[in-house]
This record gives sequence, structure tokens and C-alpha cells, in this order.
Amino acid sequence: MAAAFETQNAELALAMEAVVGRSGVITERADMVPYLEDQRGLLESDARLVVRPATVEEVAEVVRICASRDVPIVPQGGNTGLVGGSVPDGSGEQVVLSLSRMNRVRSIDPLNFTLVVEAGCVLTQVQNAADEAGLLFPLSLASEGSCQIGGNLSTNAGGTAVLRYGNARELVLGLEVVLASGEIWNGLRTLRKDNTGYDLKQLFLGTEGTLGIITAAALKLFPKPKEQCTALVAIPNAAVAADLLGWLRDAHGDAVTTYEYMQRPCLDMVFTHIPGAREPLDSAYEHYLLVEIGAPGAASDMGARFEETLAGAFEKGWILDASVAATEAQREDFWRLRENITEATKIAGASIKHDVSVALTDVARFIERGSEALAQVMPNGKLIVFGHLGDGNLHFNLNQPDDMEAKAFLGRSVEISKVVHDIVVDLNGSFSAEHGIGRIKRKDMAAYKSSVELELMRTLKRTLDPKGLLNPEHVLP
Ligand code: FAD
Ligand code: 2HG
Ligand code: ZN
Repeated sequence: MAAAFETQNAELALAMEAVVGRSGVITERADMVPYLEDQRGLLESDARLVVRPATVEEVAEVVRICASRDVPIVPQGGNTGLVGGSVPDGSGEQVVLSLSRMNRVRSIDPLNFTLVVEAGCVLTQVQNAADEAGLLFPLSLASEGSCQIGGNLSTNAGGTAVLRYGNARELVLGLEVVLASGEIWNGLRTLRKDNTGYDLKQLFLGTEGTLGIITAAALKLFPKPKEQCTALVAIPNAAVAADLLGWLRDAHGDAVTTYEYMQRPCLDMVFTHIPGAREPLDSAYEHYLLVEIGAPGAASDMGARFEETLAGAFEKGWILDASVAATEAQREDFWRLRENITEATKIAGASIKHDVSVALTDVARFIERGSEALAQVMPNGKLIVFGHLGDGNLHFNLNQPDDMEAKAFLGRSVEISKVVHDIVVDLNGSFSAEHGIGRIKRKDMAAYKSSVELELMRTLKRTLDPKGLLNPEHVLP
């Protein structure tokens, strides 16, 4: 039996090599390791092989080879996903299809404000291509140096500029996709308006590689902000955050790009584990916001107006203290605090993550209820609350207590996540607002999604992937 499997694998590897060349196929276990390890180190994973096609035709041929042998495929981008969606299961029967060699910028049209890139372009590469043309591609997340645009689109990534520019899905005009059959759908249109039937690209955006493999995308570009102001603001509690955001938007409109929340323990973790991070204000506070506004035109008085707006909020009692970055280095210091929370908490130990959203007006209520509930269930757990408050999206994570082993702590994940997710759902929120479902949150889909919704999703899956070969253990319970 084992020998037969070995023979099949060797034959599969040869068939793949004929398409992508020898260097495009990895079969040695040791060389496959980086493709098998999930970001959080939570999952067992193995694969028959890793295949790295370099063109859309090669992706299509690889998919046809797998389809003809009923071999499941896990598409992989930068492997930065936090829900185990980019790694195969532990069976050793799946193939990892890495998009990393499909990393060309195909075209840019600055006058049309559009950019066409391949799925394996790292997000910073996409941002830089826009920047070189004097424009902005606004998707921005702490993993941008390694995540790929194909992964971003497949997870409908959020990040720190959603308030102004929307989620990844809203930045897409067209897609090129390899279907489960191995056919290529060329929907790479760069049109702002196109109502010719169903908007098929939506089938592949945010569906985590379960319905097709994105190989290229036509993206929207924006004018680059000419002036930017960044402030680190201490607030008395989370309850004032909605009022303060309303105040800022009233004064600056859509210029408000970033509205990120961090509680004190996040900063303490960053100070402990990230070199160069330091206290941002003269005193220490419990609640912080990182606020950024940006104006495309030459709005020369923006800084002065921003200071005035903050002073007004101070008088209303919504702000305790604030510092507006005077230099680029200071701006980077503020961002370093926010962008290193995930890394710092990872170094600190195991983490049970919740990536939830509620209406902006329910954020404070959620934090209060969630904090109280977790303090009851695990009094020594370290609550790490931060996130994209302007979008109502919080990362409500629990780090392992000092007096508990990681394994015992993680063993309580289901119980702890149920406590948090029940509160979110009670507030009409979402138990999964940003990172996707992957392999880790499938049980929550079964618990919280209606059977009508789940069956509609299964219908789509059966239609587009009748053999169930694309990410079979992902998303749907
Ligand atoms: P991968 O992790 O490789 O894959 C993610 C999923 O997409 C998998 O299901 C995979 O099968 C599928 N997939 C990948 N490429 C393709 C493709 N071309 N076609 C079809 N399916 C594909 N996420 C946010 O949304 N906002 C954040 O602010 C954020 N911050 C992060 C910060 C850190 C430090 C880290 C480690 C992660 C963060 N993430 C964040 C999570 C992660 O970076 C995003 O989900 C990102 O969009 C994943 O991109 P990737 O290329 O790494 O995809
Ligand atoms: C962020 O907002 C990411 O920084 C990561 O979405 C969140 O680590 C997390 O839970
Ligand atoms: Zn986030």
C-alpha cells in the first residue's frame, strides 16, 4: 500500500516537472517545511509535494493533472494567514500550489488609475509599483512584506486603511482565475462600470481558495496623499471612541484613514519583546488610538486643523493626552507599536485569537462584556485587545497565563472562543471579521451560520468544484 502511494507520488512529481520544470517541484520533506508550517504553529501538516508554477498556463495544467488523479490542492500565497488556511492537512495526500513564482507586474495605467499584477506579487511590491507611478495602492497590513496579493484577495484582507478605502474586495476591478476544472477564466477587466450579468469575481474574493485559484488581478489605484498627520492619542475608555471618530470625520471627512485601538497590555508586550519600542506619551494610559489623516491635494493647513480638532476633543473629555508625529521617525515609532503586537504576543507565548466585529456603537459594550466573561473563565489569562476600531473590528485575544503550559491553555480554545463568539453573536456581530475561516474556524461556521446560508455556500462549492479538490478541509463545515 505504502509502496503504491510512493509510486503514485513519484509519477505525480514527474507529471508536474514536465509542466513547471524540475526546480518548480519540491518533494523532499525538509525542503517542504516552510510551506507546511502555519503562522501560529497550531496545525499538523504534510504534503505529497509543493509545486511552483510560473505562468497561468502552468497553473491550469497543474490543476488538470491533480483533477485527473483526484489529488486535493491547497493554494498558498505568502503563508501569513492566521487561520491555517494556507497549509495542507496532516494526511500527506494534498499538494501545495505556491503562487510565489507568479510575481510579475503585468501593466500599469496611471491615467486609468489601474494596475494589473500577478497573484504571487508580495503586497509591498504592489504598493511600490503604484508609488513609482505617483499613485497609491492603499491596502496595508503588518504582514505586507511577505503576504501576496493573491492571498490578500482570497482572504478579503482588511488592515489599517479600510475606514477610507474599504476591504481588499473593494480594490478589485477584475480577476484571472484558474477553475477547479483547469479552465482559465480571464476576467481581467480594468473598467469602473460593467454590469454584464453576474459579478463573477466576487465568487473568488474572500472565498479562501475554495472555488478557484486567483492568478492575476486588476486593481484600483488612488491619488497619493500629499500631506499626512499621524497622532497617538490616549483616551479615557473605549466608550468615547465612536464619538471621537464622529468628531474627526466631521472635521476632516474621508481624510481619516486610520483609527486603530490598542489597550495598555498590547504596548507592554511590545516594549518587552520588540527592540526599539518605547513609551509614546509622557505618562502611561490604558487606552490608545493611532489616528492618521491624509489629504491628496496641497491642503497646507491640515496639520493646524488636525491640532484644533484634537484640542476640541480634549475639551470634551474624549482625549486625555495626544502626540502628533513631528517627524517621519516619530510616525514610524507610533506605527511600530501597532504593527508589532502580533509578533510580540507570539514571542510571549500561545494565543487564542478572536477576530470579531460589531457595530461601532457596540464596541465598548462588547469589550466590557467580553473582558468580564474571560476574567471569569480564565482569571490569569492575558487579555490583548486591539484592532481596527474604526471598522468595528477588534482582535480580542487571550495570551497564555504565566502559570499554564501552552498545551493545556490551547486545550481550552473551544470553550474560550465560544464565550467570546456567543457575546459577539448576541450583539449581532461577526465571529470572523478579517482573517477568514480557514481550517481553524469551521466549527464556528456550523455553530453560528444558518442552514440556509451554509447550504447556499455548499451549492456554490459543488458547482464550481464538483470533486471538492480545492482546499477541501477549509471554510465549510
Ligand atoms: P496565505 O496565508 O498563503 O493564504 C491565505 C488563504 O488564501 C488560504 O486559504 C490559501 O489557500 C488562499 N490563497 C492564497 N493565495 C491564493 C490564490 N492566489 N488563489 C486562491 N487562494 C489563495 N490580515 C488582515 O486581514 N488584516 C491585517 O491587518 C492582518 N495583519 C497581519 C499581521 C501579521 C503580523 C500577520 C502574520 C498576519 C496578518 N494578517 C492580517 C493575516 C494575513 O496576512 C492575511 O490574511 C493575508 O491576506 C494572507 O495573505 P497570504 O498571501 O499570506 O495568504
Ligand atoms: C492585525 O490587525 C492583524 O494586526 C493581526 O489582523 C491580529 O494578531 C492578531 O490577532
Ligand atoms: Zn487586523
